[in-house]
Amino acid sequence: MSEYGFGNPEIIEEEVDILIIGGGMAACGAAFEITRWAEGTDLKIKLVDKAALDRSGAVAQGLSAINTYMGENDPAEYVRYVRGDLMGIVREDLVYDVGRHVDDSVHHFEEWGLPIWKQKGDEGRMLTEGGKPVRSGRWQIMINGESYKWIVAEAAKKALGMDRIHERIFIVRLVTDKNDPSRVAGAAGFSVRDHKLHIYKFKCCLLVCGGAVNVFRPRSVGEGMGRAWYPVWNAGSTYAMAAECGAELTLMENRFVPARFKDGYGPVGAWFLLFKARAFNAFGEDYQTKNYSILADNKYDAYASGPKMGTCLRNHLMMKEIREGRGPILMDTPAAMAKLAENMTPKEIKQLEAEAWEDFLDMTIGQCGVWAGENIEPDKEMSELMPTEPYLLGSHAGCAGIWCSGPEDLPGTPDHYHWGYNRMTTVKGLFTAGDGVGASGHKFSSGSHSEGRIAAKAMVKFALDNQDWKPEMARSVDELVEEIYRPVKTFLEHKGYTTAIDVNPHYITPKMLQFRLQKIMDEYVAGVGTWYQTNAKMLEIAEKKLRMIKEDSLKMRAKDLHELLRAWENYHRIIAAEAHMKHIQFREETRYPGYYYRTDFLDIDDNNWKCFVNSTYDRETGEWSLKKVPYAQLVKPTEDEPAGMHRPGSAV
Ligand code: SFD
Ligand code: AMP
Repeated sequence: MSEYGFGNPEIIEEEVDILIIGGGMAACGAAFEITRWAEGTDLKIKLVDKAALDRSGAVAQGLSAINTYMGENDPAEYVRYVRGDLMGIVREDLVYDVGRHVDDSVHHFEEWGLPIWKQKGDEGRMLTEGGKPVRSGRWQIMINGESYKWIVAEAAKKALGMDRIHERIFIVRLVTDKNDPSRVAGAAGFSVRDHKLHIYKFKCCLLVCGGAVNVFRPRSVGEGMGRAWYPVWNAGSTYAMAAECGAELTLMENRFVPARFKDGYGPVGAWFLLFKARAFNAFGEDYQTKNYSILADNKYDAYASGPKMGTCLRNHLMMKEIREGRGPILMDTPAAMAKLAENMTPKEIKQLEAEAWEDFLDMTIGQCGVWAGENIEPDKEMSELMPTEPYLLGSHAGCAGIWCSGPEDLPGTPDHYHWGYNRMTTVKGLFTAGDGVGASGHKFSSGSHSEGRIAAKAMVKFALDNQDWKPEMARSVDELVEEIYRPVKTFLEHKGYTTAIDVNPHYITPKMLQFRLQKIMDEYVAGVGTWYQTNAKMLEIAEKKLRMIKEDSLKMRAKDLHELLRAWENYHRIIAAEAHMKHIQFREETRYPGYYYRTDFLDIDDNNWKCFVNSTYDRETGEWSLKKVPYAQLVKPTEDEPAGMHRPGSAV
């Protein structure tokens, strides 16, 4: 052991049938469901999370709403909503599948103890007993959700048992099968607490490590660094590990740029939908109404009809104001609260004030810090809104992710949408859910949980169908140790070269590398620095710089296990970032105005681009291949849907 506590790691090898990688919403759904289908079999199942299940993933701090609950709504209508929000191109089979299953997860959450707000007179009645939830929007219901993740994790732990759960193990890479490179056979990772390397061999796995945050330079720099809307511990592991294993990615050009309360990143949904607040520019003008006509300039109006428009288009109208100097955008919280309080008793008004604070105390406590620190009382003073830095995700109002096989029972589903097991990627045995599944956003916490359950059922079938198959990994344990601990070795070999531990020509610290990645992405790949704009030339520069940072990532150092974690998280971020850049480069139109702009192709071009863009990555050469994949409309549009939805996919 060195003075830094490193020698050769202890190697722990295990063979299971099914490995769940991740411990968030999708993983907890899978853990809960899998035991039902695996009952009576001798399938060996394990779950491995880089953190502790109780508070890991995006729901760590809790949430104030469940954003996907059908209730009285038809799943086909849900497909229309998701399609509308994501500019007409989604995998409608996958979206429908979530829609028809999601409520069961929500009913379980309530049964496990999650308090769901009920309408007056229905207090105390469970949803399954006909209790009417308080809806903030058509799809969203309000909860007291500070302990949401704790509750969902408890059920997962109970179902699986702690002896089948490994916490604090960071999976670095998947390994393909020695005899069949189109098949996954194992995964390798390290404990972030003990000096141990874990190798798992399996028949199939569920890769559900969330989305990608901190790929772009955040607005919160300096003293605010570390604040973000989506969790900083979603490091792109899902996309990177899948890509490196050969899985086809889809719509990685998509991203989510949420409008949030400035500096604290507080979500706006409850304010807009529940409290009915309105937002204005510096001159008190409603930018959405004022700017509506500009949508026609670049054919964006085909995807909006009146006030009905997707999240990116709402951003687009807001951004015009800020870019042209009519910011700040202000959320009129006092007017909203005054209106709600009009017919309230003083006690009810106190309750309303508590709800306004609790919305953030339950899920984004940093926003309360900003309010408290800046003496902002929401019933007296307006708050600034700001579009944040971009996030890559597949479960919220975005749809980046992996191309997956869908259900087979939906009429009209084209053959290229399914090839066997539901939620299996193009790599045999590799499944995903939640943020991992591309082209099917707006699942949110509840839909991600359901999708984990859907995948779990399919994985059990896969494992049973492949009972006689023995995984053999294409890479040796020695090779994996060598690769995973390279940052440690680099540090130990060179640390004596200088007297300042962070300054050394032989290595780069993970933190410095992350700053470099964020600078590249911000300045060339449509980050906040250019107001989300890029073009072919900028992308060409980005491409070169990303190639170099990928090369230099081999020189990252790790002086302890914490830095080793940071090093590999950043490596995953680089691969996710590169995928994002390559997809933006390939799609020569601006499909998601308000999320990003190709200034050299500002229009929406349905004739050429109403299709998916899919990519694969070659780990040996470091090269990406991209292609168009046809989109199929499975749910007929209604008459009041914007014109774009009535257009079929392009001939590809
Ligand atoms: O207010 C490795 N989300 C909201 N969903 C809702 O339903 N309602 C809301 O109110 C939503 N809002 C919201 C949301 C998220 C956040 C952060 C805020 C507000 C502030 C979205 C949902 O949370 C989200 O859709 C789901 O959680 C996605 O689920 P999933 O399973 O795809 O991801 P995860 O939960 O983050 O879990 C990831 C897991 O992977 C682990 N992990 N494990 C091993 N090895 C590695 N290399 C790993 N990398 C990651 C993580 O530890 C974690 O367990 S609002 O804005 O609209
Ligand atoms: P957010 O808090 O912004 O993450 O949003 C939570 C939910 O409310 C998501 O389903 C959003 O799509 C929806 N939402 C937020 N703001 C609006 C708005 N102004 N109009 C319609 N839906 C919204």
